[in-house]
Amino acid sequence: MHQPSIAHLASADPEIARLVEGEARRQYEKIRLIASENYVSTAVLEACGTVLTNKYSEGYPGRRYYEGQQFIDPLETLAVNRAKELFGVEHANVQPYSGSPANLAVYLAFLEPGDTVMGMSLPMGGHLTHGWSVSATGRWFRAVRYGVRRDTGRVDMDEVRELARAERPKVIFCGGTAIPRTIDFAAFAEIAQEVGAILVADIAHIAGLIAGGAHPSPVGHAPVISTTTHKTLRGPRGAMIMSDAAHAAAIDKAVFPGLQGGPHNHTTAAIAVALREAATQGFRDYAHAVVTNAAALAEALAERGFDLVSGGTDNHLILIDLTSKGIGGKPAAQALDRAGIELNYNTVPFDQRKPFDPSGLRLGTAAVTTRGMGAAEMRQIASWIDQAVKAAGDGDEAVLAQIASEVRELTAAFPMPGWA
Ligand code: DSN
Repeated sequence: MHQPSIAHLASADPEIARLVEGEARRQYEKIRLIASENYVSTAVLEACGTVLTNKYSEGYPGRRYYEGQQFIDPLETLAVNRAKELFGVEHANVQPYSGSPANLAVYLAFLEPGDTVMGMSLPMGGHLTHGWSVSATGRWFRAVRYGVRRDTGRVDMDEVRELARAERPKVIFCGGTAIPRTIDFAAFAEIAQEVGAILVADIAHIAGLIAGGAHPSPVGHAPVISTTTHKTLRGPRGAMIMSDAAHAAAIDKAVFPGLQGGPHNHTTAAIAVALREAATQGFRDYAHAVVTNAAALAEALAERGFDLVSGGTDNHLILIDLTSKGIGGKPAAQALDRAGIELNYNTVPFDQRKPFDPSGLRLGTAAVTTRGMGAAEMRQIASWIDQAVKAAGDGDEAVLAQIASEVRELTAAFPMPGWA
């Protein structure tokens, strides 16, 4: 059952309680490989469910537009100080509601509508808010986009340099949502400096790896850093913008009053708890284990003939190109879900298929590593993925059901925070 208990909810609103219990059981029984998801600790869950949700606190500590901030001010200050210490930054704003609002605040802080922004193209591994056409960031700003090299699957730094020199963007985003390799923050910084752009490192996917020392840090290269708090960082759904002192005032003004009203104080508390957890040796070990597990899973998948974009991974994320397997990403992902293995279909660079039915699968090891799984489980998962993808092609539901039952047996051996 859900842990902490939801007994009051069950009595007040059994319909919602049943759905919450169902989701908790689903998370317990599945192998969760969605690269942007994780399991938060019970302490983080408790912080999310506190009376802090009752309080308005527009403004910043010591400068609020509502009374009664005796506990909220020190709480937000703690979250800010923990972020500054963990990442080694001069300034942190912990109020953005999530990653997209955080990035919108960056636009508001440093660009005027119509200004040029440069980011990684979404189908190449970037994010919607890095200037993709359907996003407000691509409609209201002049976005230019870089991609990866066809031969290596890695970010094409020559293209980044040439594009930056030709287009003179005011802001350059690095980072994204489907990048399996280390981001070369120093190389991006050199280009940004040459063209007079502000480099923004969107570290949403890899924030936990950076905090745990398992990926190089952008600090010292990117004066502005945006991140969500709920992926590898293993906190609640939320976001932060970190920066050097020179960009601090513009960011704070953009988040509030520029874009948002009152911060979600229960989320701020949970972010503070997660940041404290991330400062421990246990979390450093976790971050390195996430990377080791991803490497083991990638190797086992490659041995089974799966084509991996860039040939492997340096971080928590693997991108499979299913073209050679003769099946699209969507039917494969749906079949894997029926087999108890949860991931998402994804475009791959230079994809010949449509975004709603692309050629790829995206996987990540943050959640399974939180459950305590290791190399042996990664090999087992690769074998199940192989069997399930074949079964999907053959329309063999019996094989998928058999895998789902084996998955339930495996997951029962690995405790899940949030479930007792
Ligand atoms: N939706 C997130 C992801 O899955 O990577 C990015 O915002």
